[in-house]
Amino acid sequence: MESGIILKGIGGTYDVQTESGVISCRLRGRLRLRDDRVLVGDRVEISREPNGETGVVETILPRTKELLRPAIANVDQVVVVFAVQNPIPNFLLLDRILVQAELLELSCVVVFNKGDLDPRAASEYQDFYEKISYPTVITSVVKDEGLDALKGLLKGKISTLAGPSGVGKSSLLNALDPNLDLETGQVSAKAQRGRHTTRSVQLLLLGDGYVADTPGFSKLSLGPDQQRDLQFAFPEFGPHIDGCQFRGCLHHHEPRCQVKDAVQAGAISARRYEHYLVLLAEAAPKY
Ligand SMILES: Nc1nc2c(ncn2[C@@H]2O[C@H](COP(=O)(O)OP(=O)(O)O)[C@@H](O)[C@H]2O)c(=O)[nH]1
Ligand SMILES: [Mg+2]
Ligand SMILES: [Zn+2]
Repeated sequence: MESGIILKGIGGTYDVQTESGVISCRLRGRLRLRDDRVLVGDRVEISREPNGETGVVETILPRTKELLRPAIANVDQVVVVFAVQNPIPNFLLLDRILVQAELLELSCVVVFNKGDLDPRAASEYQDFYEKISYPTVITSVVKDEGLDALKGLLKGKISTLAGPSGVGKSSLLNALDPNLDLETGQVSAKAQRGRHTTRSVQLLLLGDGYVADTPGFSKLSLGPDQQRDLQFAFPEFGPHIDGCQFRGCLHHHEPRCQVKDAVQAGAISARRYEHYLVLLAEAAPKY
């Protein structure tokens, strides 16, 4: 048996990346009966058909994770891509994506692309997110900067990209592997909808890692059961949470709150705290 990872699946045929290349496989009959379908990202064991070229997926190994949008198994991390300029970053959206990822217990990497357009802002943004503990890289596709650092962060992992359109996600992937030849440039909203409905997710092998080609996340919002969990999605709150006077303090209207004290003292950024309050309100139960 050979082991591999599912890159894509169309009409019952699955491309499996193995040590000896990509093998086109069908599923062993009993796997077709399972209701938890085979997902892109699944680690599998395959055997070869008598022709020696195509294969059969015999076993699906246990999943560490399962994402719904995009539907991928075994995702290790979310690579959150924003542009330094054009478009300027929407930090509420950025923090929202980080929070979604934290709640799913996925690690995050932050990328500020188009660093060429404003290097000073780029390094300010980088410092901000590094301080919160997120590995952050500045990249420029046009100046060929930061691409090795990004490649290093993808190494050995399954990553999914997140971030608004136009920030250069496809350009970055092309720069990491020119063979990909992904479409870049402004795509109209209509064309994008059309494409999303017809294409299914696939993993791209980039150097030593895998990246999903379909960006996810930005549309997800918080549910009412996540109000209490939200504070744990802000890593910089961690050292302060235990010091609040009230058990179950949500760090909003409660007195003697160490998180609010830390905001006052500048140890927690006022902007991050503001975004915490926005998301807390969204997650509040509606009576
Ligand atoms: N100045 C500059 N422009 C870039 C850079 N990366 C991408 N772009 C441009 O930004 C636009 C959007 O890129 P694209 O890859 O389609 O973004 P996506 O929607 O996130 O996939 C294209 O016109 C790219 O040429 C960069 O590093 N610097
Ligand atoms: Mg794109
Ligand atoms: Zn508190």
